[in-house]
Amino acid sequence: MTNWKEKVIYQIWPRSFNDSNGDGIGDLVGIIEKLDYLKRLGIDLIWLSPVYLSSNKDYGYDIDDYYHINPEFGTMEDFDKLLEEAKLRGIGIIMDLVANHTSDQHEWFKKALDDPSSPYRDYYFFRKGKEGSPPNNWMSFFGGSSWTYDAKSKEYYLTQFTPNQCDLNWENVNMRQGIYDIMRFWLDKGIAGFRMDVINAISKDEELRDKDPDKKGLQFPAELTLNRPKTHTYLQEMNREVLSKYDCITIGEGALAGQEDVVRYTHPDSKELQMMFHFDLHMLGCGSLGRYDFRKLYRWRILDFKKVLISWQTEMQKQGGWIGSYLSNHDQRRQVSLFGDDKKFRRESAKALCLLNFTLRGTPFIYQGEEIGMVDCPLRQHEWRDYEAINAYEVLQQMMHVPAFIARSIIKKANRDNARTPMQWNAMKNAGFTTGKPWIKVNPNYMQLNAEDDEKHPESILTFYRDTIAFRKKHPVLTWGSFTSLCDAHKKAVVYIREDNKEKLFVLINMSNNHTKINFKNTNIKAPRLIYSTHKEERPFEEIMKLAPFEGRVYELN
Ligand code: TEU
Ligand code: CA
Repeated sequence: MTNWKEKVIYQIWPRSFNDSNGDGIGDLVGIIEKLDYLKRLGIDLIWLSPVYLSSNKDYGYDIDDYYHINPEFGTMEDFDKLLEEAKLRGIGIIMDLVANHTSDQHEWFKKALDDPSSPYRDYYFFRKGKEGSPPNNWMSFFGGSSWTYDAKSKEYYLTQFTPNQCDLNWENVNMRQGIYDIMRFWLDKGIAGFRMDVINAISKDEELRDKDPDKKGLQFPAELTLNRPKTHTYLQEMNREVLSKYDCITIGEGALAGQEDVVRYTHPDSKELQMMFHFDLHMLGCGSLGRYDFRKLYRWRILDFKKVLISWQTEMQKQGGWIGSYLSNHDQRRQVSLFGDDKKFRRESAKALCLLNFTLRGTPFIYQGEEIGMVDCPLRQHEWRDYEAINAYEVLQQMMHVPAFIARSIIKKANRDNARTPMQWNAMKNAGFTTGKPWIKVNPNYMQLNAEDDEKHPESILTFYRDTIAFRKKHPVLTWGSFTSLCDAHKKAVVYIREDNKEKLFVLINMSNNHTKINFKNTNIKAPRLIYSTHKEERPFEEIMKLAPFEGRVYELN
């Protein structure tokens, strides 16, 4: 069996990766064209965000048919070719399994909607309303009610994301078998495994009770829809019936999953999943309702970031859980803009964040464009494409009475589109992404910020990613070793030791845009040897260590 934990994974959001036929939309042939680029980077696996037939209200996450490729992306032949070409380069393909919901155009849902007595009706949650209102007070992830009304049957159905993403009822055994069939179909083709979309949301409160019934208005029902006990039962069944029969990787997306939850999902004894993403680093600075919750938006400090990071590292290690370690993806702002400095210290902070992600305990993920230090692309209202952003603009004004210009500025900052603008390949028109009209704006900074330039420069962010991937692979301690945090109270730098019985590595990263000092007098850290760093100058160890803005170093301790 493959040891998937030691792999390096690159996420492709296909629509914005590379367009091969000039229609302005990235596609599978476009990905094939870039496989050599990915091979040079040194990654092992590609996680492909959904490429199935989709209604595209949530760009691929609202699936009409799991057995067909979205024609915008190509054909099943293109997919098979991608799989084969990737394999030739030693790269595996991870598919995105969206099993919490289907789109309302999926044949299951169409049958369910057409005929209330159809067996498919129970594949979803159809309920009568309460006094002219939805069945309960649940608020959707994207704002507004979680229920969508069907005028024909006068019933509502549960839609926890967009109104066309219909939540599946995992209580229904035939539905579950239907999902397992889909999984077998792709695994039999030879894919490497699955990233599972909001997999911790598949079981809901049996009675679909109101959240905080005494409160007025919609409530986000976290405890009633996330990490429910039965989620584990279903995942164990999925593992027994499907996953255990294949040598495959499994990564769950744990939307708002806590540490105890992630341990249960990923502990080898649970026989559920191998690893899980958590959201806690990205929730920093957000209100309880998420990125657009303006009521509690606050500025976080590096100490807050460290606290979350260190606590996840230590707890997962102590309790035997395993995370997918990431700083950005298609749902989050660009990591340099969010956690680093996208102006003066763009290069330095991109490298510092890379070093951080690749020296932690967990399996490292890279999101397309991260490896060249892409930054948020602020968009004007008519350039927004994401449903969540467009909807939040209305919700902020109507439900929360925020003036339009403030709503716009909140959206502009947090919009998922920030990280969905096309990959910047070169300095040619549209950053070399397409010869046609791109489906979403290309960040105008592509003349100075693109992969071709970075490939030429030994000091570039891209070169640093390559070197860092190679560095991680050369030092298995970075994957398997223990994690011990030092200097917890230091306000700027993250400091930790990774250790196994062969090696002891000492990592220091300045997360700030200021110079900083760390005092190692009176500690037993003496004269370690520098083996890797973000800055190329000689950096001998000093008892009072000085770090430049976003400087990171790795020493070997005796
Ligand atoms: O994301 C789950 C999820 O919780 C996000 O919706 C997150 O809360 C949101 O981005 C915060 O702004 C997954 C996918 O990664 C996302 O792209 C989908 O929109 C969502 O599920 C629904 O399938
Ligand atoms: Ca195309």
